[in-house]
Amino acid sequence: MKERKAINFDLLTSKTIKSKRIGLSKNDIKDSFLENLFFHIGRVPKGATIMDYYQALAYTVRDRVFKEFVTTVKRISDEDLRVVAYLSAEYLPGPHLANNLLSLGITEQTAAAMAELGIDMEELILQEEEPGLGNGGLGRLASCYLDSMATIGIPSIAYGIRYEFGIFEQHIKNGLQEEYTDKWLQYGNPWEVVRSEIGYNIMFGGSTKHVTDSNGNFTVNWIPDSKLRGTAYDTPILGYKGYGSILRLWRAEAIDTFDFSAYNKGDYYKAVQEKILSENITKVLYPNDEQETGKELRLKQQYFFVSCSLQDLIRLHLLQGRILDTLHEKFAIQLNDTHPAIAVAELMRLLVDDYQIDWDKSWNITQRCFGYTNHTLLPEALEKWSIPLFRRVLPRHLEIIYEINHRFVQELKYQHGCSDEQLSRMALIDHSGEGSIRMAHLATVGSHKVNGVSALHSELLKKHVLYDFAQLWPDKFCNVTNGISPRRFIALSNPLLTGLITETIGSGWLTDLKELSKLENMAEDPTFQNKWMAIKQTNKASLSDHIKLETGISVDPSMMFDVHVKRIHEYKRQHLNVLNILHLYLQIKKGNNKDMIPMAFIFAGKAAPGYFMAKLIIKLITAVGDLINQDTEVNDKLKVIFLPDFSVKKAQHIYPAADLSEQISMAGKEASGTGNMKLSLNGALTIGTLDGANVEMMEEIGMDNFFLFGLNAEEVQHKKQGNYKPGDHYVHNLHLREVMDFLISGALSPENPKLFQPIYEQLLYDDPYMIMADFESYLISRAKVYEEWGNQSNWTKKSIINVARMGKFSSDRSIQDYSSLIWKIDSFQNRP
Ligand code: 26Q
Repeated sequence: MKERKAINFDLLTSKTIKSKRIGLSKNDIKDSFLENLFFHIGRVPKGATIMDYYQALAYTVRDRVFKEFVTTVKRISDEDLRVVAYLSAEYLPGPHLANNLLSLGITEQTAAAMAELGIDMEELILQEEEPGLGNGGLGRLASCYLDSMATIGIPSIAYGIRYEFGIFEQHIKNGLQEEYTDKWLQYGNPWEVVRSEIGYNIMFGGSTKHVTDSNGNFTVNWIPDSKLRGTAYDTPILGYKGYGSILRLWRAEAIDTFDFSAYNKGDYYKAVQEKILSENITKVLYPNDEQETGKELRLKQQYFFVSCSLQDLIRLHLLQGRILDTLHEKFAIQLNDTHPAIAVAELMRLLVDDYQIDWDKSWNITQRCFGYTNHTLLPEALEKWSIPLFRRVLPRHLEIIYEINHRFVQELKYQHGCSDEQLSRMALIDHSGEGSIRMAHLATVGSHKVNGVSALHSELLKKHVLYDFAQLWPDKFCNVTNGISPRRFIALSNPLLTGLITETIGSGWLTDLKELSKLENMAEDPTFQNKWMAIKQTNKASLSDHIKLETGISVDPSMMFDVHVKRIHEYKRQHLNVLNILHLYLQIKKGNNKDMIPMAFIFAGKAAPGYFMAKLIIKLITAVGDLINQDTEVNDKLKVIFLPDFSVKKAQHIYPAADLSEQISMAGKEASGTGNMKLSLNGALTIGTLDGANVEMMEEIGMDNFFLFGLNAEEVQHKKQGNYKPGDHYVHNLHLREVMDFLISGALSPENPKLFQPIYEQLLYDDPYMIMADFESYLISRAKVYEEWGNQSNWTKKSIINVARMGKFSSDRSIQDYSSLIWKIDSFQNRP
């Protein structure tokens, strides 16, 4: 092959390109924008739509982001640096435009450039459809981590799936959730670049053949019954005034558009069918809590993206002129939950079958490459794949998993003297029923580090779900408490508060969140408090306008904004909140409302489409809303809002306006939570249980500035093992009895009086999430909230202290923890 001469990289930063394409002044931005509008979009201003303008601006910004990305890649390559490969089936980046403007530091000049052209930049920002490529916390966490890796300068590449339809759009009709497809790509996606030449073949099904080749080497051939191709779509990610990274998402395509044999026989439609079937793999994101439906496609999705990603890493590794023996020295591959855990078997397959590296060496490389992050303790959420299904889809991987399991069991038996009981608890295979593969065990055995996502969660992981493994390999386990991006969740979402903070303590806090502690001195300063309160008020007024627009309901911004936004799930206990609202309602109706604080309860979140109870909880919230919002005897004291279609974009609107943050999951269930951090960083006080990261937040913020209630994880465990009778609480607590009686009275749903019976009966007779047990404690804690709210200066002081003590919860800190504990990678910042 003819050697290609490399282009001199310095040309990129040469004066010509710089001024024409990537300059950051107002005039350069304006010129680029017009150029993109004419030559990229093919429009003259007269015929251009607002969407054309948005796209032209997006391309203008993307050019500048790419410059940083290319510069970073060059450095990684030149200095031969170790790189993090983050494998996640979900990402929720939120809209890119405003974030990239912020990262480049060109928000003002761009707004000015647009204004000179008579365009309102804010309006353009609103045009962007966000990529809803995740369900909730886990996907958003992945995106916060990309932001932080690029900000700090941890060399990274993130891999995932380019779902054509992301998380469903939620509409509320008659108080019920309805799901609509999310068409985020319908107007194109200016942020991505398709890399048609970067693609890999992916095989499914068929059988394996064990053969000895002419040299006497034993090998396995996998003869698949179908193949497809994964093509890379790259979105550049820019850190805050920092470095570049890439989000590489795979799209499934047919290898050949036409099956020519079928075509030649004239069966055109059969020929097209293959293309359609192949493309199905990356069609749609599965909602969580959908364990049963569509299982096969979900497994195929996971394998598809993992195989593409590992093949890509191997290509990149070899491209640098290295050998595979050193793969683990150059890549730290992080598994975001078990969704990509099949990577352990796939890397073994690639090394052993495709590259003929012997098993032991391959296993050593594999274990040293992977780290596994667990995000859940819920037994029903731990991934398992049925063996018959697995054999059908990935026959070679089943053999490899059996082999890993066999060797592991031997080791347990002969080196560690484990009992049969221990062996069956720890094995990768669960033999009950038709048999299944325990993906968390595969990930744990195949990784050198396993971490939980908050201190409590990591402890519980060692105590319960992965107990035997933690006994066996105590050093394998560690904790990395989750964090959030201060750029996305305060700088972008809450510009007014950001302005006040920066004016007071300088701008260093945006990359070193601990600097927020300097605000403590100001907590009791009346002038500062007034400014702080005024900003909250403005944010509340703005949310109020938004609520009016979306729901038609007026909310007085002087009310306390009590915010409960997250996925709808029984363990998160939105219905505990509702029981309290009903309690307040009944008190008002009885005339006990003299000192009552006017409150707006704001809910948002999606329920998995097949999760009956979660959907019924949404109906309950909206039914209570209908009852209260229209009742003039009540509605100057109470409002209940359900904001439909929660997303990153909506969240950015809600967090800055919250006074009180509801973090009321049953202790031991929420692995970490990150909404808790986002609300607190925006000055909300928290009412919460000792669950997930709440525990550490309270440690930082101090008990006096946090409204704690409820059983702790140990007490929950203890009660569960004992003889828990939820009905006892009904009998002994008058308020609870009144509320429960009202719930079943039919008053909330006269057209269908038994509508809420499933909730009522579950609480009274089963109550798996201990709502009845925690109700009284919740009310007592709420009484403290009301008392503190009565003294606004005191409340504001606590709000300032909350923000000042949030330094620990930056995703920058989390990434530093991953880097030092797991990845052993230095940031650019720490390198000469
Ligand atoms: C599994 C099988 C089939 C289909 C879907 C799924 C699936 C998809 C997504 C299961 C779970 C998820 C997402 C889980 C998640 O978001 N967990 C949250 O992760 C956050 C980040 O660590 C934590 O803060 C939350 O506590 C945790 O609930």
